[in-house]
Amino acid sequence: MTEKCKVFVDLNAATLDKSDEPYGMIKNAAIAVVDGVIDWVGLVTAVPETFKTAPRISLGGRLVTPGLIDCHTHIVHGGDRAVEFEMRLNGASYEEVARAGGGIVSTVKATRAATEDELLTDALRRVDVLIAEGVTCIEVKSGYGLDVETELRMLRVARAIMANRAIVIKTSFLGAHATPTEYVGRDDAYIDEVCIPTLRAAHAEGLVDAVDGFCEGIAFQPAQIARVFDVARELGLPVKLHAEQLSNLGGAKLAASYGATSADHIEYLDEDGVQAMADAGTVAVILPGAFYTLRETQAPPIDLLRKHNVPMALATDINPGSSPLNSLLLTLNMGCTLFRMTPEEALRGVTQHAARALGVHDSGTIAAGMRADLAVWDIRHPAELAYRIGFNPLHSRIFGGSV
Ligand code: DI6
Ligand code: FE
Repeated sequence: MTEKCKVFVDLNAATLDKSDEPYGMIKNAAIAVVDGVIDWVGLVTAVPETFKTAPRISLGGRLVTPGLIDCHTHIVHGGDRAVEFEMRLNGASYEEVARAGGGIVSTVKATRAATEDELLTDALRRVDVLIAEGVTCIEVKSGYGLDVETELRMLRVARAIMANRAIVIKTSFLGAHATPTEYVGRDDAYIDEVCIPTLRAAHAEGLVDAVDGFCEGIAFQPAQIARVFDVARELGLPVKLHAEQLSNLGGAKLAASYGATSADHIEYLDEDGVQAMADAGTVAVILPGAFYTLRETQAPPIDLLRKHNVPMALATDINPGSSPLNSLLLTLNMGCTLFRMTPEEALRGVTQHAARALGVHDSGTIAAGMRADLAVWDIRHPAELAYRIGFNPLHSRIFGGSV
């Protein structure tokens, strides 16, 4: 037994692991940790002999879940879009704002003008709010640079978050987010001359964990996304896609054909697309923040996802335009209240299934071999996490086994 052994006791563990118990609950549990990794979890009366002399840390009878995972964010970006928020309140639709040169491209202008330090300082303020909610892993996309230099800067900032905070960051290249103004009307040229070369450069610098795209009428067509995904496949990178957010272009089906780890938004997904995701093991990432902000009326097909056993994740989609939502706990409540997900589905959506949406295999449940990234809550039942609105019951956060 190394000196870095410790056993957390006096706790109830919502493990979210495979189990007949709702939430994979183990009451009166203990969690043995060795060098920041969970070595054993079970009843405190059954702690293995090898841990008999390890230091014991009481969690005061509290409820413990895996650290929360926000698997879809645009948390690195310059500026804000409060004025467009006002425009929409005066009747302009999200697509009208986009076609009027607002939307994503207006954030591009602010991001291109921001330094790496400015982008990092702004991002850390948003990261700290998530950390305070028990989040231990965040996915961060590029996509507001849309030129080589700024896309690389965004991804370097995403990586720099890990040097400044106790958090795991997974990056996604989103060069296929929008066509920048200098390429307006020349989408294909942008894909060939900027997006794909930038992906190669970012990959060469070790900045890319996955490749994403925005498949939509106001963004890129499936054939254009496929060209980016072909390069991702050549580079050995997993893919994911913003799909069927405002219409059905068959984006989720395209993503599933590339074995995508996730298809995200999917309000307009049909059963054909759900079946393709089920066959490919693609996770459905549900983003109530954009649905709510855009006052969308078409809810994602939760019943079809359940029918075909497609795992559902939930995420904030933190971005300055369609989802300025900086709370993963509120996202849980929105997933239940707006889309009728159950509190257990919602909690699995920000732990077990969120990890799967990122292709992460060492987080998301409390089980042997998983990182000892845990959230300790002052709640009596896990459903309280989705039930309350604007209330944060986090008692403490354990990252890599350290409180
Ligand atoms: N879909 C969205 O809702 C966001 N990006 C995307 O692909 C919008 C991002 C923004 O409005 O800045
Ligand atoms: Fe998004």
